[in-house]
Amino acid sequence: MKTANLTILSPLLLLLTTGCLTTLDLSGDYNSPADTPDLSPDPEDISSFDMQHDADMLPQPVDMGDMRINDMPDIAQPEDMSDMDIDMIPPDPGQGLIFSEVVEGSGFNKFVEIYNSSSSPIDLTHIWFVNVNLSSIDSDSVKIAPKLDLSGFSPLKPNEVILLCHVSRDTTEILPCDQEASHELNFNGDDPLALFLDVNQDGTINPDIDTLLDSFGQVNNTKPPMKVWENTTYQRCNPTPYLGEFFFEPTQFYTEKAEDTFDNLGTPPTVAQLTGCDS
Ligand SMILES: [Ca+2]
Ligand SMILES: [Ca+2]
Ligand SMILES: [Ca+2]
Repeated sequence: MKTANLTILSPLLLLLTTGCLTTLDLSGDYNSPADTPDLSPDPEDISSFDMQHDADMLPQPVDMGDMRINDMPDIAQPEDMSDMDIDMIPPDPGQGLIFSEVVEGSGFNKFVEIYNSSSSPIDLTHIWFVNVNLSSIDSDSVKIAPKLDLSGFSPLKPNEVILLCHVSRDTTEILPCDQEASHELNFNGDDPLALFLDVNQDGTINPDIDTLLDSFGQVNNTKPPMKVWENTTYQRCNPTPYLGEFFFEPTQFYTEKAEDTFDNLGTPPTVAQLTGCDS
C-alpha cells in the first residue's frame, strides 16, 4: 500500500513542482492589468469620499442662500408698506375722484362710472356714492338718500374705474360691472348724484359736515323741474370736480351721447377725452 501510494504521490509531487513553477508565472499574472480592478476599491473609496465631501458642502451654500432669501423680503416688505402709506392720498375735492360716466338709458339701463384721475392711489374708506333722488332737496334729504359704501374698492389705483350697474338693466351687452345695485341707482334724469367723504364717520351724509368730492347736478339746490338728464349717456370731458358752486350745465363737464351708449362703460377715459369739453 505504501509503495502504491508513493507511485501515486510521485506524479502529484511532479505536478506540485511544476505547479510551483507555474505559480511563479501566475504570480506574474497578478501584476497584469486584468487583476488591477482588485486594487480599484481605493479609487472608488476616494471618489465616494469626495462625493461625501461634496454632499457635506451642499448644505452650506443652501443655508447661505436661505439666509439671503430670508433677509431680502425682510428688508423689502417694510419699504413696500411704507411706499403704500406714502402714496395713498386722502380723498379731497380736486384730488381726482370724479364721476367719469353717468348713464340714464332706457328702462333700468342705469350706470355710474367712478374714476381716479390722479397719479396716486385713492383711499376710499368712508367714501359714499349718493343718489339724491327725493322730491325736495335739502340737507335732510341727502342724509336719508340711497347710498353705496365704496370702501370695499379701496385703494382705487390711478386711471382705474369702478362701474356701478343697475341689477335690472335690460341689455344683452356683457359689461364689466364692479357692483350691482337697485334703488341706489334708481335715478330718472332729475336726480343729483354725488360722491361724499363721510368726515365724521357716522354712516350718514350731511353736507354741512361731510365733504362733497364731486357731483352730477346740484346737491343742495332745487331739483330740476323736469327730467333734463334722462335717456342720455354722459362721458366726462372736463376732470375738474363739480361742487355745486354754480348752476350745473352738464355739457361743461360731460360729452352727451345717444341713449343706451355703453361702449365706454368700465373703461377709463383717455387723456384726449379729458382735455376739455367742446361746449
Ligand atoms: Ca330713462
Ligand atoms: Ca357723516
Ligand atoms: Ca368709461
